[in-house]
Amino acid sequence: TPAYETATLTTCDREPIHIPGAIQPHGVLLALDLDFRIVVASQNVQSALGVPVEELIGRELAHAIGTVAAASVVAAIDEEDLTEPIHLVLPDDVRRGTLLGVLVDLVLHRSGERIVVEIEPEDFVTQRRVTYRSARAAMSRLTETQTIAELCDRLAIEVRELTGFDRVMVYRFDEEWNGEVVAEQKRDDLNTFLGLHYPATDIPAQARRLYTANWTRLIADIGYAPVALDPVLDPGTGAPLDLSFSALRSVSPIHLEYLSNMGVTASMSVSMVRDGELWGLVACHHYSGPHHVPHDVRSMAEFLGQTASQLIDERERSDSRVEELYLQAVLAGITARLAADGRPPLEALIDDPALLELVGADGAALWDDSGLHAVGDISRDEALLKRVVALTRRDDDGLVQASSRLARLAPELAEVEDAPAGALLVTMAGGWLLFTRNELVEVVTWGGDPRNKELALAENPEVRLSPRKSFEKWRGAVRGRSASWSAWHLETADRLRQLLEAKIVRRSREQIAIAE
Ligand code: BLA
Repeated sequence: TPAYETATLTTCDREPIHIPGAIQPHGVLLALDLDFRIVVASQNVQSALGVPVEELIGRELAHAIGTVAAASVVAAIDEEDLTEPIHLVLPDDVRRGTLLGVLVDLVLHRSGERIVVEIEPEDFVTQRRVTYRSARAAMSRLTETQTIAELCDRLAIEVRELTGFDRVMVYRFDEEWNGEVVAEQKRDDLNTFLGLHYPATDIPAQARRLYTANWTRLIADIGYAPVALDPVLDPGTGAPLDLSFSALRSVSPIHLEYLSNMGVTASMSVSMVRDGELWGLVACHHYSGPHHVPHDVRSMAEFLGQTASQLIDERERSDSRVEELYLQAVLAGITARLAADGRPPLEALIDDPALLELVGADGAALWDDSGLHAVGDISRDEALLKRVVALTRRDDDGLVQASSRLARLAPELAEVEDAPAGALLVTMAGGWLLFTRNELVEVVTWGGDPRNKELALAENPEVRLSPRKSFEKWRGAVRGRSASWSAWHLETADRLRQLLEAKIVRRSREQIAIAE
């Protein structure tokens, strides 16, 4: 393993982001025991509520937020199990009069043995009304989309319209947790991030885990000074309060540095989850100062993310049906041309103009009685190709086998000039058909240069990671990896195999008949 991989694991993935011991300053947090006594409070209660922390600890909630608001909290706790955060709707006079002197949102949730009360002022926001009608209209526009691309575009439009961020992206993970910006809505004067790829380390494992459970997060002001919780260790548990579901949770300083390197002044993201796995994020940036998004707007954004998430499966199925139909047409074309060609099927096949398109390959090689034939962007070194065949053919019985990581099977391949990164092998009675794909590096544009931090780490694994300073387009090396072969490419390859075998068998029967 390269040094940076171990280093990123020990530094990035280990930051306990759910227990930062602090919140963002645009609200106030109180944690109560089951008797509604305050156990932990954020230190800004003094300035926000006019009561010093020392005076609140051990006292009843009413002491901090007044008897009317406190009674509503108690009633809500009695009614709800609080496994999910709930937004407490208080009368406007209570929201305005007794709390921070402004309209506030009061959000409750449970964290272990504690009830967490978060109070966020909402009046510094341009009021955006979220209504049942607007939710239903947005939902039906999401539902009307046909493809994954349209769904993601629509989601970006809706979330930007709703939240007013300068840029809203849909960021989609691949099977190794690298990500790509697949949809974007932005201010006209900003340069686009569409199509940029980012490495898995940008959103480390514990963050992805948290985002699978808690679907929204807001950093209202990247330049904020964190407000400590007091006491930092909950006296009941001896551990910091778990803020996994807190709306005000102070975020990782490394991530704040990363965003500020990108020129971001406020950020929000909403999870897209499919089958319990993080599929992507709606990532929102603001570049023109703090951007506070009130609770009901965040909930609406989360609702849109959830709606879109539920549509992913169906859109993917429909996308693959379209792709499948297209490939069937390509295969039908090949079949017709082979039938009209007098030469042996394999010999005719290698000259077919649509052969590479059939499985999205860069090159193909074929062995039959007459030896090796190659087409497209592929090495002509027979020994190398045979090595690739042997590597791809891990299972003696599989007639169609593929790998997008040949260099993982044989690390020395990464050093070989024009060795393919991925291969799909079709084994037939009459010979072998090998499709190859080049390294992703040649086809993918990466955002920023992940090597900056990785090089720094390789030199000194103890160094604290500094997110990369440059976000210009950078064509990074994803050593030894090709785009992965999709199920329909494997399926199409198998149809081609059946077609060829039938032809080869028929032809040899004909030849036997002629000989007899
Ligand atoms: C979190 N990283 C995130 C988040 C995003 C990204 C969207 C979620 C938090 C948020 O809503 O802002 C990454 N943001 C991106 C990417 C784009 C974008 C890729 O806009 C592309 C356009 N990050 C690093 C390194 C580390 C790291 C090297 O680059 C670790 C050392 C950490 N990222 C990191 C952590 C979090 C994070 C710890 C969690 C932040 C939190 O929720 O506390």
